Amino acid sequence: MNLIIFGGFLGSGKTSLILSLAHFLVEKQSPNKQNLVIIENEVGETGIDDKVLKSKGLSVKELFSGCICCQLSSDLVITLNDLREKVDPEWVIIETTGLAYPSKILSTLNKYGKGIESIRIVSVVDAERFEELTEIAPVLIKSQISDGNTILVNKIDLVTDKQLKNIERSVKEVNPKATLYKVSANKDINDSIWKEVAKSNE
Ligand SMILES: Nc1nc2c(ncn2[C@@H]2O[C@H](COP(=O)(O)OP(=O)(O)O)[C@@H](O)[C@H]2O)c(=O)[nH]1
Ligand SMILES: [Mg+2]
Repeated sequence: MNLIIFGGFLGSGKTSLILSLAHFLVEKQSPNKQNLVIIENEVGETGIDDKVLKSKGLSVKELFSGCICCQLSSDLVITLNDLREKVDPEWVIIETTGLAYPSKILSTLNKYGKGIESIRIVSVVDAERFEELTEIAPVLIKSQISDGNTILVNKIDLVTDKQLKNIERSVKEVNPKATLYKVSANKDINDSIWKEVAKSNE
């Protein structure tokens, strides 16, 4: 099992981007839908998200929990271990709650997860609300950024070039190591981005 964990604040575009990645993986990497499972860990909007994902023929597992991160991580470990025994999919995409610290989930999975070949973290940054969110929740937003192997600065259609440059600079200050892409989930995401995200499996 190769895990791809999506972090990023509520409404940043995780579900939209996961759909795009799922299609890339199913259609271009492994043309067997059984090979991919999406785990929804989002607070509140789960119902809506699931409908969207399921209508596209993708299998979705739901994790119903409050949003205490460690609680979610242990549920996640149980779900993943169960999944491995029953389905053993090649890919598992996990949408974390907008309030999650992906690094906490990562350390729990590293400790208790079984049969995991790779774990990648994709951090989604909401370009439209970047300034506002870094003021309201600076610790959370910075952690979500610094936890990412790949950072997708999303909703670039809603900001000016100048704003985008500032966001890019701030994001790179927090996490200079991650690969950064500027995207708009409303439009097609370039395959090369998803290739990079999935490359640990090649
Ligand atoms: N304009 C614009 N809207 C977007 C973009 N990405 C997502 N959205 C919208 O933002 C809202 C939240 O997106 P969603 O994928 O559900 O975010 P999530 O809460 O992180 O899963 C939805 O109404 C999306 O249609 C984008 O790149 N541009
Ligand atoms: Mg979502």
